[in-house]
Amino acid sequence: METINLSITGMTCGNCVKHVEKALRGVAGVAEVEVDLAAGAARVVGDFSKGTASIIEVLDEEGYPAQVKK
Ligand SMILES: [Cu+2]
Repeated sequence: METINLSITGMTCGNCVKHVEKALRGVAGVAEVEVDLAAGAARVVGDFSKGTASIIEVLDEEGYPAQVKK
């Protein structure tokens, strides 16, 4: 298991948080999701041996462009 931190744009309310959480939980390998609305960030725990592109892609599709924080 690995932890990545995402910086997410476009979240404005609790519903956005729910959308983001749901989208992230639907990605294969994701085990745990914690979204911080005020910070525009999320912490994701899971198996990312296949990379994080699918996570970024799924958030993009939902309308919340994200980046993995270095
Ligand atoms: Cu919202």
